Amino acid sequence: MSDPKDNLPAGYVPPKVWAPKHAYGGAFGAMNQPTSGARFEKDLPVGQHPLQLYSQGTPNGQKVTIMLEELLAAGHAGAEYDAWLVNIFEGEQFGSGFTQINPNSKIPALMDRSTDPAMPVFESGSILVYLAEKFGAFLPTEPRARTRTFNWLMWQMGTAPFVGGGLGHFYRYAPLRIEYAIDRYAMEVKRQLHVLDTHLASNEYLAGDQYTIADMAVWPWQPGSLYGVYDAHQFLAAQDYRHLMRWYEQIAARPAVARGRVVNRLSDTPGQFLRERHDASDFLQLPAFAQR
Ligand SMILES: N[C@@H](CCC(=O)N[C@@H](CS)C(=O)NCC(=O)O)C(=O)O
Repeated sequence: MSDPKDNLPAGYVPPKVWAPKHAYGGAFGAMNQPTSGARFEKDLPVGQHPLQLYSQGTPNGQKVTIMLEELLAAGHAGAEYDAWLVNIFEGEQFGSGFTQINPNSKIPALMDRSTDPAMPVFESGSILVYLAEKFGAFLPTEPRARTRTFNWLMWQMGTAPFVGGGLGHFYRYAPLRIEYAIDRYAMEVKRQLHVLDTHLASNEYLAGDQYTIADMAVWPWQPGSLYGVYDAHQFLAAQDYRHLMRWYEQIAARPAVARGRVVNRLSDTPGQFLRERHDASDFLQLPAFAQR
């Protein structure tokens, strides 16, 4: 059988053994290396609250700050937290203090200092489950609802790299426009949007009739990241997925979500986002919250 690649114009011919190149540039070009571990010594700051979050308000970061704000809104005072900015565009995720919590050098990372010894938690899905179990909230105990929550939480964790590392990278960040890559990931992300739209046509929330950590995990990504960081909502006609948009708007209207989504974010527009959050009153610095 002939190889379909034989009919394509000649492109990149991989060498026998791959070696890194440093010439690509782009938002992450100089930062990506094929090794893990700390690149420089830097301790992390520690605030006064039991939970110390080291993060940036990307979709993965927003999941955790939304959960923490929901816990506080539900009256779990032990969920008070300091949210420190780890600027991934400046390479701060490669400092020694951060890699001690997360050897994978990705935000978000959480240190629970209310336990002895303190408990490092990384991977946004793991952080959501850890907090849900610690406070007994937003993760149903009834086995079927609990399994439905995990189904959608794991779906999110498995599909996000196609949205972020795939479409987001090639549509927004890559230093060169590659039609094949953009088309491949646009197709996949639209398929994911359709999965959600179909499910939400007959379910109020992802796990059924309860708002859970699965909703908090998916919301910043689908279609949040398309409206936010990747600016790809029009390209993907995200507005057309009307059941998904109904769910998206419903969750966006929650006050805790409005707070959680602005934490640890950088912006050129003053008053739009909070770079760090150390106290509930910090939100009052932002006009949108001061007027409420
Ligand atoms: N599976 C991880 C993914 C985390 C992740 O990819 N974080 C990105 C920001 S959204 C990051 O820290 N990127 C920095 C880098 O790649 O160096 C999770 O859900 O926590």
